[in-house]
Amino acid sequence: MNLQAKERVNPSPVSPRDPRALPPQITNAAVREWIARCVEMCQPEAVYLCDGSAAQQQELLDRGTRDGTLIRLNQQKLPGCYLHRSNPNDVARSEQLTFICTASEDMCGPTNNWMETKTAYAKLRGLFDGCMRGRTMYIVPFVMGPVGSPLAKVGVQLTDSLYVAVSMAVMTRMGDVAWKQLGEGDEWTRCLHSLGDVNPERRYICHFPQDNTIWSFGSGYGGNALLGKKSLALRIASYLGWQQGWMAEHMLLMGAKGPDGKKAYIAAAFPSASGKTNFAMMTPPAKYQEQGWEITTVGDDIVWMWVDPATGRLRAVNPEAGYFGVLPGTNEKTNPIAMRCMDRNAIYTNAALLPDGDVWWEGKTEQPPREAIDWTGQPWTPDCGRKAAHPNSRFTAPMCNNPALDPAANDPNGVPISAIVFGGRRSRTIPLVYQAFNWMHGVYVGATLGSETTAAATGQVGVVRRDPMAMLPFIGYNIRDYLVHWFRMRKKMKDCPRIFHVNWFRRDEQGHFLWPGFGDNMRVLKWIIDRCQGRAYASETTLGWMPRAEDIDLEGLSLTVSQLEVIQSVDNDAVKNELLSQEELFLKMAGDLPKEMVFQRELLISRL
Ligand code: SAT
Ligand code: MN
Repeated sequence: MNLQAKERVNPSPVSPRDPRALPPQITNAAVREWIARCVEMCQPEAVYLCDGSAAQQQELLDRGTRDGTLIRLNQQKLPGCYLHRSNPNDVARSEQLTFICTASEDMCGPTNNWMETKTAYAKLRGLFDGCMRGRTMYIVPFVMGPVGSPLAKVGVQLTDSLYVAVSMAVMTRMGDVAWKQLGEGDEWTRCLHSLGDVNPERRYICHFPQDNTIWSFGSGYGGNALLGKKSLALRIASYLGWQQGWMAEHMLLMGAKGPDGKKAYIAAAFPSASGKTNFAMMTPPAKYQEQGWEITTVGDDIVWMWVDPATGRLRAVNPEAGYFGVLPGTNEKTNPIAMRCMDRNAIYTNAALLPDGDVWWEGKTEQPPREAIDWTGQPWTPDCGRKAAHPNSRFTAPMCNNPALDPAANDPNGVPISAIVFGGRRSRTIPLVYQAFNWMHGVYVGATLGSETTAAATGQVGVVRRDPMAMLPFIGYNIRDYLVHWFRMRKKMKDCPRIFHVNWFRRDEQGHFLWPGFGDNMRVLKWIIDRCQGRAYASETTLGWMPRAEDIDLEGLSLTVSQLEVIQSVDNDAVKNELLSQEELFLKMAGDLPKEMVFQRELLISRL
């Protein structure tokens, strides 16, 4: 290691009031000034500039292992892998403590928690004041989006969490690359984060879209603390997209190459913890692989989309560089690709630890281990009555680990989108798949998306909640303007993607899933792609275009055509009730409901 590199890996203590003591690699004057002010407010003992090098990441992982933030796992089995246990009160996103801070409440709208800008800064300043005393402040420069992409965004996160710093290195394009992308420019997101005392009473995740600023206090959990992810790439970016004419969405992005060599890219929105990662990494049934079908992953959680002026088509990039996926239920059968993604250089959060330094979670293997240390650090046995891993335990893994990574995953020009798929987690009423009649109808379908809640957010699990475009917790401005923006995007496109709705989660009276899901979702995907490419048949129904039972390939499944008819059945009375339950959202929006939404609902009622 040369001397310069060594200097960089060693934390350089700064005297809090002297900004000139900041590392010289930071040349942007506005960035230096902002960091100096944050240092003055938070009063860290030292600052540490993250440069994105492998040597430095290792230095931090070693440091975290020494101070107990991380546990080094069995390096023969899981090279480069570590386990982190979070505070038990801090295991999921805290939507009730997440705020959009704007001058007027109307900018924030009825679906977000609002705090007036000045009030929010004042309140959080009180919390940040001196909060890093005795701690190191990590300076984390990062880029969201492929470097050089017209949409790529620079952020700088200041954090006192080593776990957050090493996770940001996996999830974003982190380090010197960000200073290069930024230059002397002023377009960057100011991200300030402190664990504080990890007390839910003093936990606030505040977004200031008009200032391109995020202040997060009191949580170290993924979506609350890795500020490049939900906070920047969705909440702030959705606001910027609205202002600038592009879109930031809570979607996976996958490529599907057919036997004819033609490739289609599909973006799909499902609520958190509803299988986006599994769908994005789908392994098609053997028969499809033999025929030449190939599924590749561009992203598993977030897409940024814009209309290419040259072609009038929607294009998309994945702003992230890693996956923050759910562990429970992930295994060699349900998602072998995710298993490959996390078998090296991954950080596990709230998984159980095995005696040999491996990790385990519910559903990883059919047979549970005889003993483990659970996610809270307590001894665990299969009959102890507790879960070994937290239901929202996660893996953080670099996307370059993915053996099925799409070749365009780092392409600054992104990929063209053929289909947009909305998916809910619905035990009843909603069929396996249907296609919206057109873009405007598709926006209505997405806007009225309903889903049963999961463990990814704190709160009750399993109740149907309206989750427009799976974006309810992530729209950084007024939902009225967000929906109008979706409708208006149509005007910019010459050839717009087809829009579909899927539900892998329909159950019978006994509560059994009716559709096998996972790799067999390929059968539905094939119909979707065939529809986009003008091949497959569909019949017109109340909800939209639907495949007849014979249009979905069932060969090799134990499912019969009549069982598929049950999964695809639409009961008009149930749809009427569904319409009533949409009122919940509509009433919230009251007079602000875009007129296109009212038209689409009237059309649906008239079809009924
Ligand atoms: O928000 S997280 O990134 O913690 C996970 C999710 O809810 O999608
Ligand atoms: Mn998500």
